Amino acid sequence: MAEKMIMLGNAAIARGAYEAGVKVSSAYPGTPSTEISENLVQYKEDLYCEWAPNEKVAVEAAIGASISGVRAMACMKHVGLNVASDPLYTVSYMGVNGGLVLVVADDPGLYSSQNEQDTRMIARAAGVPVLEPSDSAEAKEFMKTAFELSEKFDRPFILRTTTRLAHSQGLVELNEREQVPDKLYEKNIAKNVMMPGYAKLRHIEIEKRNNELSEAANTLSINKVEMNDTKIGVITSGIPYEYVKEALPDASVLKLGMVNPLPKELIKDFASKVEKLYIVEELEPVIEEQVKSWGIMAVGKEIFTIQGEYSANMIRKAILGEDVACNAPAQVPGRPPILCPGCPHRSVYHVLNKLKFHAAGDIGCYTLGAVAPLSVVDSCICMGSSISSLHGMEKAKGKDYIKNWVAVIGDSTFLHTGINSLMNMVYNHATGTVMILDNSTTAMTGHQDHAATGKTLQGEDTNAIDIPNLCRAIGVKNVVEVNAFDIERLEKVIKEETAKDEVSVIITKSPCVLLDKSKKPVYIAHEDKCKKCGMCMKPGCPAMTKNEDGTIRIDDTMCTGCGLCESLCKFNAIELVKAGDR
Ligand SMILES: Cc1ncc(C[n+]2csc(CCOP(=O)(O)OP(=O)(O)O)c2C)c(N)n1
Repeated sequence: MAEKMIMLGNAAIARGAYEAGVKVSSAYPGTPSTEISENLVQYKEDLYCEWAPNEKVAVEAAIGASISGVRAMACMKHVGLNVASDPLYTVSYMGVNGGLVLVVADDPGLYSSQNEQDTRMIARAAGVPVLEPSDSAEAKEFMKTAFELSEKFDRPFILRTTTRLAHSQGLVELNEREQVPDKLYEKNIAKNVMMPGYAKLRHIEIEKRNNELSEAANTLSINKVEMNDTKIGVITSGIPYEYVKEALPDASVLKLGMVNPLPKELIKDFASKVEKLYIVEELEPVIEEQVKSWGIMAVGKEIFTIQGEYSANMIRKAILGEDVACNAPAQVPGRPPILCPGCPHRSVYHVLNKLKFHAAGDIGCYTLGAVAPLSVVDSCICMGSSISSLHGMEKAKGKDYIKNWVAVIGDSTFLHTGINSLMNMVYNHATGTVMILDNSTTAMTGHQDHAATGKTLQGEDTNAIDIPNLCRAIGVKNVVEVNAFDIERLEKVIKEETAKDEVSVIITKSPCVLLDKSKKPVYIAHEDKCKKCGMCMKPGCPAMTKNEDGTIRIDDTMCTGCGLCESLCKFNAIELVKAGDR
């Protein structure tokens, strides 16, 4: 009997890739997709997987592997697909040799993202087919289906997931890895060299293939009709299918496993058999607009929101005006996001705040420098944008305007796309100051390695890109490295570098506090010496609280011994004690 396991959606996707015979996977971390690669690496005897510096590179690496004739994949979060959209639109014309699947994780409800975009819209625009599983078992199986269909129809495929699927667990049956022979590589410039003459012809070909695929979608087993009471019919897919089954157990359901292209005949047939048709899909009305454009009456976003995650209760309430039988919303206390105790970013922001500086921000743990009490970060758009937006400000308002501004960016984000923006500053006579907050990891997504950490996803030692030398190599003359906790020197360096009429890069070095899990010495506050000046509280360390009389207490279960509070106390009221001495 086949072994069964409870698996996270992302682990099931990795297992599906393994079973489908994938040979190459490239990815850039991004919640909620990161664990796919972290799980895939357990199969490294049979396949190669890597972290790429960004999603465009990851997709291009996967395309290269596909051209060479093996099954290949790239994984990313929804906004990663924007970064990779340049190759996406064109590989859609090219098609594949070995099967090619991009796994893209959307984030309805914005649990960890800067927007709520819907991958299905991009896939439609690019003419790329999309499969959407509803649970872990399907996630694994759909990976295999995606590779089969990719090769059969000569199309790259997207497997779309959402946070709820990626991060919930379900029962999965394990199967053997398919032994998929490599496809022969044959030079074919009309298919693989997308210059206008060839691309024009490929566009027509792709139209044809997509039409064939939509025809085939009418009979694909992953598009399933579950006929029940015909008063209410629901077309749905992905995680909302699970909600629909709970909310409306008696309704008839058309569950779409392929959400682009849609099975038009199947939908028409289903619609004709039910009295009232609803379309339940999170985010954009992608299915709804197409169905309505075919003249089919349906109710969708008139009663459902385009924002956030759905739930069984919300669906039942919208359709029947009543709650599901057991509606017990989780009672989870709200917790504002906050930098960890001992985070080196806090110390940098403390200095910037003291100097009354503004920062053009970026995406990473350090985005939290926007909120009180640090309140330094003024903007955050997308990865890499801090440096380029600071540059734009200078070009708009002149160099004096940005004298009390810096761009702040993490090491992983700098290598992702920040480097291009820095090149632009050097090239176009900018004078701004960029601070690279180098904590030696991609902390925000859970400590993934990157090109400057010296380790690969597969755990091998490798060249670590030298960030200071990289900056010098592209022409930055002022590159200064500072320990993030040396606040005196940091203040001096920030003042010096921002006063210059040249581009400067300040690299604040200190590893993410969570990388080293050993028990460290901690600080204690001596109440008798404390003058209640409040200086040590300014950076907002969560380990520090006030006693009723206004003196300070340090929670030794939280303190990591970073020493920022000690360096702010002028009265020697804060002292380092050895681990276990309290
Ligand atoms: C295009 C894109 N890809 C991935 C992500 C997910 N993500 C958010 S921040 C980040 C990198 C954080 O690492 P780093 O810049 O080193 O900062 P840290 O969190 O370590 O402070 C990643 C991968 C994203 N938001 N956008």
